[in-house]
Amino acid sequence: MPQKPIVYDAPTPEPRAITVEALQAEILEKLTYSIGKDPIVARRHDWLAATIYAVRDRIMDRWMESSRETWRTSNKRVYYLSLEFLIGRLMRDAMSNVGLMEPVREALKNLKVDLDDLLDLEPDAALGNGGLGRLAACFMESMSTLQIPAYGYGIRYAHGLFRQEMSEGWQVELPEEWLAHGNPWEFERRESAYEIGFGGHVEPVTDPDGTARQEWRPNDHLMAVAFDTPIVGWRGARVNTLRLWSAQPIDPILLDKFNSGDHIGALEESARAEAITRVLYPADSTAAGQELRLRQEFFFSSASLQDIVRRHLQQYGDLGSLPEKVAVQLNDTHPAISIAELMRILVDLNGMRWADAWKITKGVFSYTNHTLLPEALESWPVALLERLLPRHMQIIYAINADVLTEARQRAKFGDDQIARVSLIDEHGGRRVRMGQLAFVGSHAINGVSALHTELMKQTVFSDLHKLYPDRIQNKTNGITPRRWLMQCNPGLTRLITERIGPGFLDDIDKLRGLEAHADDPVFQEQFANVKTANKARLARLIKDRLGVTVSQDALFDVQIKRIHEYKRQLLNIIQAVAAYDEIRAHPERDWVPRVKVFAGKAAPSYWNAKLIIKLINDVARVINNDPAVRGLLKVVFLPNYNVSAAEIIVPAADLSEQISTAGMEASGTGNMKFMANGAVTIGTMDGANVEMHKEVGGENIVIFGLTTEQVAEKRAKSEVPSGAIDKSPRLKEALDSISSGVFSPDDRNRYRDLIGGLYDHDWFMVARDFDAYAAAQAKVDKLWLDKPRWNRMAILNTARVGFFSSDRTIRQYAEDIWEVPLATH
Ligand code: GPQ
Repeated sequence: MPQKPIVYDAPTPEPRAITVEALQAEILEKLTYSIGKDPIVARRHDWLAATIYAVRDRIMDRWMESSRETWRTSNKRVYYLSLEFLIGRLMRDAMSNVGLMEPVREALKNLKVDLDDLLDLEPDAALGNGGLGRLAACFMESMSTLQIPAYGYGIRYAHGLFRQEMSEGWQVELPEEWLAHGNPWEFERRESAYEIGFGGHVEPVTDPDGTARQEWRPNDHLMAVAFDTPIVGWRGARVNTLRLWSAQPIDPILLDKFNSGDHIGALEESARAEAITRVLYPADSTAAGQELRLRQEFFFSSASLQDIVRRHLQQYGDLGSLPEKVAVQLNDTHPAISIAELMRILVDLNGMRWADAWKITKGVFSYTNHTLLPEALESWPVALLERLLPRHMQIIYAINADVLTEARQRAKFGDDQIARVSLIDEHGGRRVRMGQLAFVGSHAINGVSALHTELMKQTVFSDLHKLYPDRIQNKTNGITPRRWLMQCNPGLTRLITERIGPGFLDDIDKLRGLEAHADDPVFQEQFANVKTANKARLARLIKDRLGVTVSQDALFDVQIKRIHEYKRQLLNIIQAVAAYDEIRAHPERDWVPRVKVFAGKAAPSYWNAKLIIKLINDVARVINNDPAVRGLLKVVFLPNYNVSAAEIIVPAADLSEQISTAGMEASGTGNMKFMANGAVTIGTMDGANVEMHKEVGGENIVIFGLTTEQVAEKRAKSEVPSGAIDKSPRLKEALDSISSGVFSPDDRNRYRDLIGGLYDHDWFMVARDFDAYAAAQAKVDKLWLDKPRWNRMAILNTARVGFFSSDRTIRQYAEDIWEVPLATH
């Protein structure tokens, strides 16, 4: 029987008045009674924790009311399952969304504490690698803003993405320690703990009533314990929960071992359990492939599903209504094992008929694909799955049998097509394809930009798309304008408010109102002044971190993202070398002073990516110290790129580099952040750039390079790439200087193979796009020199960014995939 919570309609207390005096008292109270520190001796971390506790208190009532409301109304809940949540810092986000920024600043000032100091001190929660994890974080904020009852489910990694340091220009990875000072945002929920099993065997059993079923008897057990973080929507519209699971042993210590003198062995089980949630895998768009990763995936999938089913049964008492009341979004295939786990829960644990369970499962799940890169498509050896999750492997075989029968009988698929849609890849050792599993177990599958979705239909999922033609949909990514405009760029937010009023804060499409001011010289100047102030701040940071002086009047040309060959940081740095050669050859020309800013992490095992970082640093050292350049070109690599760094760099960019090989970047979301902050994009027709081009207009973006079709054609023809190099003396000169060791006198052969690859295969079309890129950069210089023209472009980028708000994206998921009602205002 459903057990409703006893009091689910408790009256919400009247919101406390926001006054500086009250907040000051609350912060002091927290410092004294929760932290236990006298203000006289309190350190900055104590003040930070006290302030977070005070802010947290101010959102607690809304949090509880949000959850109570869902119980009361029986509204459908959305569950976002993601192995990554790249949330960054939370304090400014929370304060700004509930209007506490300025009063807290004043309150702290009265206590002789500087709010900005505290904001800087908060650790950056890097529980993700890049775009996929940051998207999950933006979605959480938008779901709260749009008042959708939603939970994020993921892993509470003890160590997030590694800290990047530089040692003579090489990346060095150090452990990240976001929990070192505790985490005042989280609530440990020891009562929400679930047992997770691994290994063992499956046994056929017969129930007393005569029904036969399979029972999994794992031989390895541990606990998943919930840690909850509140996620506040804009104007506190709703507060949702991010629930992260931490692995703990069932027995913290094996006492018999300890007593027999084996003091280390006594802790072995504990160490083995905790290993599961110890570290985030640092691989971006590459399948990690190790057993521990599969354990992580099952661990959080199983805990989340147990939690979802428990909550549903508590409220509704019956699992038949799951698809009406529950939508589970799989963020890539990392949680795809959830499909088999829900089938096991329904069939094995609740005695449901297979066909009914399968219908429910498809009704509940939907899956987002984030890449077409073959190396990122997850597959697990059958033997590994059989050992770790024997019952799930049986279920996967049974699902596969149904799908293949349907393909053969209804769709009349032949052997080749059958092999392509099969959940089991038979090439080499047998493996389970998680993309196929996620696809067949979901009612909707989406790509993350229009182009990417089209390519999904034509490539990885072409046969499954033929079998199930109604399932693939597009949901172009978005970013939250709260963090990526209002919070990170208060100067611009103020200026826009002065011009067109505050309406855009609640309705981002109102930024269109700026179009009418795009040619106003006064507004242009104000807009440019905000940019210059942001650049001055970045220039100070560059000076502090790297000792390099850059002028705030130079064009700030920025490429910040994970280092990946397809993202083509190499193309950018080769162009910098070519520009360096030109400046020295033609000192008399009217050069536009530029600062090329790079930042980003490389996966620790990705050699070429690490070498590209080293190359950027080598080139930077030579160019920045060459008097012949006269400061016209500077190259900087800012170490340890993360969300907090992006919040400073993005508002200071004039030019946004989005130059991936066409067809390879599923969407990109950095591109949207720059657009919001009035940077002009130089980019290829790839990912969401295509839609940016459409929204902002061809005259306000600089597009260059081969198209997806042209790239595919050249690859198919195995065209000799060296032709492009022979035809371009500037490219040749730049490549020669790099590969002959001009930038690496200490190791002249360092870049020989990297550059050799461009002659050999040039898979990423660096050589073949070079001339078009260099010409596009020359066009950028010309546009920059025409100040009114440039300012107009910049303003129109901000004015037309509305489509790229994650509120729009989430509305589309809600309407087309989750079928949850949206609150109307
Ligand atoms: N993305 Cl598969 C990641 O950040 N990590 C991954 O493991 C995979 C994809 C990115 C993708 O490269 C970008 O183009 C997208 O904008 C982003 O996901 C969000 O969809």
